[in-house]
Amino acid sequence: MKITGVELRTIRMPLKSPFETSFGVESDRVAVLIRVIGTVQTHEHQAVEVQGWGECVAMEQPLYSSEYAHAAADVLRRFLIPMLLAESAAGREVTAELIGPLLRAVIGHRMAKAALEMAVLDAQLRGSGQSLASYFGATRSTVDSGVSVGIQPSIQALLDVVGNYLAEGYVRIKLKIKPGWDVAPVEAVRGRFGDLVPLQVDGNAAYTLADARVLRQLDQYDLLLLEQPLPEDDIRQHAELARLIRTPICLDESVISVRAAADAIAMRACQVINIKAGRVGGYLNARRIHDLCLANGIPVWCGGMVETGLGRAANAALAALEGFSLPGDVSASDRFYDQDITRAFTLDDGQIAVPTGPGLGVEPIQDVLDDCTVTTEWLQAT
Ligand code: NPQ
Ligand code: MG
Repeated sequence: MKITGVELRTIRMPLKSPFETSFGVESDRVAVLIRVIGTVQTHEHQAVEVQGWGECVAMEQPLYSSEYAHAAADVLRRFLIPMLLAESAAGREVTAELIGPLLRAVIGHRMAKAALEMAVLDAQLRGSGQSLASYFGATRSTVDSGVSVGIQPSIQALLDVVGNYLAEGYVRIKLKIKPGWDVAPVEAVRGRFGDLVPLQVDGNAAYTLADARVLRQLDQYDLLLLEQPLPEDDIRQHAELARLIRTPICLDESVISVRAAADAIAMRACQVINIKAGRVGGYLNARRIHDLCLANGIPVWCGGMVETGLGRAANAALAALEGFSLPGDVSASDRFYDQDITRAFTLDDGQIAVPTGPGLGVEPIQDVLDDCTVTTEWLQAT
């Protein structure tokens, strides 16, 4: 496609309830959205205007990773979008598959790059009339829906929250843990809801190898997995911890690229991988990691970053690939938002439907989007 211009938008959406993890409490979602406008040539050589949406999953503060929303907007405005516009202005065809190589000279900033690739991919697929799921070669029409449950003020509060999610039909519960809030909440949930509830925990890198004794206590609760217990840059010690505990280790923050995934698998640092497209530089890399894990017998699941309906649509399409054999954090819109910026994703018997329309298959509802918009700017070829 030929790129006409790019809109860069920052939004702020209130969360229904504070979401506490080992790295802090979030009460609203600040996110950067991208809208790419361009033209594609039809078979009859007519120029048709298309647009595509991208969502950057970087949080407002650099607490989950080094990226944060304001910085992502800056690197997009200052480097990534000008590179895209220059490529198109030079008369070279822009496709989603070329975004990675085109932006490779910029080091890091994976969540920012992923948002731009997502917007170009959405526009491209809207132009060709293909859904994202079929572009991936995904087979499922619905995906299992799990839910990520934040740290609560008390065990009783946690049991109430988990009980409500199970009543809503979520098929898997993930508990956020931190030192001092780990064995007790897991024991309480198992005690109240039994051994059959698929249960896992996420430490968000808050532990060290010195906590192995406590983490080993979790082995008795038949958890699906223990997600990212140790720091993101410490794949080697995850391999050591894996030899000390029975619960399978799942990596999240550490898997920032296809190469990091291959390293973690080779070092036996994880038995499962949480795939997040934004964390690995885009949905194309996310599919490559899926393929790598499938070939190595490593189960994967689709992680979440409290996305709006745009990112949720893309995650549902990704999670429909055969290798996503464990329930993901692709929850209903109302897990986090009273009003999503797209049509709501709802839970149906524990499943989320995979959009079938062209591209993402959803788009923002203009007045809802305008209500939560903080800034917008338009960038076009100079
Ligand atoms: C995780 N996601 O798996 C992340 C952590 C996380 C669903 O647990 C705003 C934006 C708040 C992103 C809170 C889930 C967030 C966020 C937690 C990501 O580690
Ligand atoms: Mg995680």
